[in-house]
Amino acid sequence: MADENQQTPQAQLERLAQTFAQETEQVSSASGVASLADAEKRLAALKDLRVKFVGKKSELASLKKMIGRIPAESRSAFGQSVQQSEALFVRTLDDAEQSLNAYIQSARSARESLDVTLPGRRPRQGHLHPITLMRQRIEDIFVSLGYAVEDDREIETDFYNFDALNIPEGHPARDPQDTFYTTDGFALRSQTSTVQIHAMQRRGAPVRMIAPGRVFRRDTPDPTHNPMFYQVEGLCVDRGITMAHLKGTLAEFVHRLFGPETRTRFRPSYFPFTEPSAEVDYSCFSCGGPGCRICKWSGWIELGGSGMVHPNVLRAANIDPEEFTGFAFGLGIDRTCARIYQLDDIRLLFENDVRFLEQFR
Ligand code: FA5
Repeated sequence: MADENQQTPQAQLERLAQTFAQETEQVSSASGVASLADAEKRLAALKDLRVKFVGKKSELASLKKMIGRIPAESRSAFGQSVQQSEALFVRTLDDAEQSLNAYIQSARSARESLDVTLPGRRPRQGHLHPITLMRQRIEDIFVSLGYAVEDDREIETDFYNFDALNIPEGHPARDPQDTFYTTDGFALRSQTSTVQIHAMQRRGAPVRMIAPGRVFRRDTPDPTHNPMFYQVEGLCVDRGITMAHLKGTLAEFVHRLFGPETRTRFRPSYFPFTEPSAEVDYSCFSCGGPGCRICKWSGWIELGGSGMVHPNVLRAANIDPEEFTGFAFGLGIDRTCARIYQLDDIRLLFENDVRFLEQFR
């Protein structure tokens, strides 16, 4: 085959036209395009072909420069051929580019179009924490018995956490309720009994209220203890209130929470702010008495502490103990919740493991 340099310009132009036809065929037809990515690839290749065939440094550009050196008799014919080839190249490239761009545009809008008939993605529904569910059940029962729900502060002074509850400085009852102190001498409340005082100061007597909320103690975490846990305080002060009202109220409460067959028992106990005081147990909601794993084979489950409000506590809240008497009780929500959901360890409630928590709705 003759070397390119030895070809006549006319032959060189013809060969160039052939090469152009071959090379553009692969990229120019939008009908053979397989995908958006393929079209974009072809469009990039087309740009290269434009540089190669009609660019300033293309073979066609050198042939154009040769026109002046062609013998006069064939110059005009050669010049026309060059112009025609150039027009053909440009038209072919323009057409190909246009149809590829059209393909790309329609493929992009198809990809971005929204099918409004498709079902939407449902947001994952949240749910309440088991402690909150438990608190709400307790609140519902007491509200239906005519109690108000009090929400009060978690940071307290020593007066409300201890002194007003008949626990003066140096009293041994401060020890099991040791709590966390701020540098300014405030204490994180160690029991919801603090709300008794606030409620009596605010509302005077008679008063009937419950106060659910968080409390804090210097307790080492174990299956039945956390340094932060929830209690519900109950307080009823009026003329002629007796221990019988306390027993009747808590019996009604456990009937509504665990079922009408549930029994209560009161064991003598000691709290500085009640006199007399009692621990309250209820018969196991699972076995009803003979003993099972839930009640640790005793037939009874501890509900909390209770008693008749100590006259000193009424006095601290400016209520005359000669005129008014009252009862109070305090229940642990976490432990009750753990029993109901049959958890061996109350710490599970605060590990924030959604897979665990979402079982209790
Ligand atoms: C009290 O806190 C008294 N204020 C209850 C009371 C109120 C008595 C009114 C008389 C009148 P006690 O320390 O026993 O009592 O706690 C009550 C309940 O809180 C317990 O029965 C238990 O369910 C729960 N509790 C106590 N400590 C923890 C702890 N570290 N973690 C989880 N629950 C606890």
